[in-house]
Amino acid sequence: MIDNNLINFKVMGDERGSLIPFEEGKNVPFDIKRVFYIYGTQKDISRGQHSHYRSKQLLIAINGSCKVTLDNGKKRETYTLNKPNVGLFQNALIWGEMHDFSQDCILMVFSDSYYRDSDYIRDYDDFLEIVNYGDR
Ligand code: T46
Repeated sequence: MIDNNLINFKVMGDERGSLIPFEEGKNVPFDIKRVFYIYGTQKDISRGQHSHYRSKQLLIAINGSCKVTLDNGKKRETYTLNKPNVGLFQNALIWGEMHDFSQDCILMVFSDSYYRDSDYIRDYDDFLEIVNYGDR
């Protein structure tokens, strides 16, 4: 497992149903600057395929399921996300690919950064160079 990435969230609720609170710095391990979710991903489509220079993120399949492959430049690990109370932490400088989406998958993502295209490393060879030798 890459850096012990899975986080189990406490499910609150009662006879009416369930509720999961997310609080920055408490059960979310960073300050939350941005939340987005992706849904309606077509069959056989792979998303992500990039790393971030600085951003950290937490991914939760709040509905349906998908797989996420994380890669630190030395090893890869694939996780199945299929529970709304389990999140996958993706640190900066970790390559991520999201794939095998169920039709009903809603993948919610918390990020510690505002969206900036310049934070993305989209070329895998550049990523390997940066994690292994630094940003020369
Ligand atoms: C990740 C996976 C799960 C914005 O304008 N603001 C945003 O916050 C984001 C994330 C994207 N965009 C725009 C940029 C593109 O024009 O939305 C379009 C699709 O974004 P992207 O190609 O980055 O989508 P994915 O699904 O490949 O990746 C995104 C996140 O970028 C990524 O960090 O983990 O969702």
